[in-house]
Amino acid sequence: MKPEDIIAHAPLVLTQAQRESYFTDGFVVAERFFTDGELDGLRELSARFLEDSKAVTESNEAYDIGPNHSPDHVHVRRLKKPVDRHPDFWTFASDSRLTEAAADLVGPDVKFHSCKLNYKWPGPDDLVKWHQDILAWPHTNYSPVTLGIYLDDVTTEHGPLACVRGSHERELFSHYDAQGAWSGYISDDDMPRVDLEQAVELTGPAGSLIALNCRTVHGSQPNQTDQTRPLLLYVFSSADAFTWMPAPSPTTKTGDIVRGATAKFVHMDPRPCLVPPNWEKEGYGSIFASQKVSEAAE
Ligand SMILES: O=C(O)CCC(=O)C(=O)O
Repeated sequence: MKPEDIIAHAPLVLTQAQRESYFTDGFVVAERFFTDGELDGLRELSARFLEDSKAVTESNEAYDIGPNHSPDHVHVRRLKKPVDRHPDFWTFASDSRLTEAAADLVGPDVKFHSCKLNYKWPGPDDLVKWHQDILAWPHTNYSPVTLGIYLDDVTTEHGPLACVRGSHERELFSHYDAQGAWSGYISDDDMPRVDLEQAVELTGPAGSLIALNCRTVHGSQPNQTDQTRPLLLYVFSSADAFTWMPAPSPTTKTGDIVRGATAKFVHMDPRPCLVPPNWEKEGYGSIFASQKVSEAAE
């Protein structure tokens, strides 16, 4: 569906101004979208999974582990596929105001793609370089939206997600390095073509919902506070968007319709997209792992 067709449907939970701002800028923040009551269960689950990670010594199917991880010092960069770790993460994706927010941005027929719970720990390590998500998981159109939920307050010092205004309407950049290996970020040579003056930090109090389009250039700075910054991220698309390469981190729910109906026709956007590695054959760790490996090779 095209933005004008999506906007023509009455909004469910976002304001019309928020939807217009998403389509114009490529991102939007809805502050305090969720109440503490809606998030407390997810916070408890997050704490439980972090506690369980103490028994883990290296990255595996569930956890992406950072270099400083030990039983005394948790450094989990990502809980992978939360919807496959606990049913409450799936209920949240498929039967909550989150699903309605997705419909406000992709249209009434909503398909689930993937989910992750990112942590940014205090210190200089957890920087995420500028990138565009769609390069890792291309679809037949550019409807995919990532909806992020800040489980705690996020200020500039916490390393919020930052997005480049209007970049979703501009070029898609290669995420391969000079040797032809997947880097997961836009190269230094290409960065001058990104208008960083348009970069906006998406800060917000706990419960804020952030939405970014799959083409939007984004990244995040290190966390300069002494608190961890958890960010729960869900990706949805319109039902008429289909993936044309294996997903990097497929879940048991990937491709499920969470609202509305399945598509009878595919929507093909003619704008080209570079082909990513075949993750099914090559395997995928996480954006943190890809970006670090490529940095080491520079
Ligand atoms: O967690 C963050 O700050 C950024 C994460 C991100 O951009 C991603 O996972 O694609």
